[in-house]
Amino acid sequence: MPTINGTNKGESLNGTASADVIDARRGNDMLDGHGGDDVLTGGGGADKFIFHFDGSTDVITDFSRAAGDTVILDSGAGVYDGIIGGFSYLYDGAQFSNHLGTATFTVHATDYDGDGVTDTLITEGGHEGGLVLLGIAPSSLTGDVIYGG
Ligand SMILES: [Ca+2]
Ligand SMILES: [Ca+2]
Repeated sequence: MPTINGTNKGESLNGTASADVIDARRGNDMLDGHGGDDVLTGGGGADKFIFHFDGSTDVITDFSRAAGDTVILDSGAGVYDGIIGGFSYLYDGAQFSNHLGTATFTVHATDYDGDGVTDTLITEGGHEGGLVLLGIAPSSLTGDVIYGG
C-alpha cells in the first residue's frame, strides 16, 4: 500500500484509485484519498478531508474539531453546498440530505477498530462503504464540520 507523506506546509494531497495511506503532517492540508479503502491522517493544522461515496471505506485517524478539521462529503451531485446545518451535535441514526435531495447520509455510532472507543461512521443510502472518524463519537461532532453535496 503506497504511503503519501506531506510536508510541514499546507498542501493538497491526492491518493490513487487504490488503497492509500496519506499522512499530511503539519499545515492546513486537503486530503483526498480517491478510490480504494484509504487511511487518512491530517497531522497538525486545520485539515480538509474529502470523501467520495464510491463503494470504498476511508478512515480518518486524527479528526479534530478543535483544530478546525472539516469533512467534505461528495455524493456525486457536483455541488458542495454545506449540506447540514442546524445540528448542534450529531447522534447515532442522525440523517441529513444534500441540497438537491439526491443523497441521504446516515450517522452511525460504532466501534470500527474494536478498541473500545466509539467511532463515527457516515454512510450514504445509494452506496456501499462510508467514512470513519476514528476515536470521535457522533455527539462530539457538530453540523458545521461537515460539508458536501
Ligand atoms: Ca495537516
Ligand atoms: Ca485511494
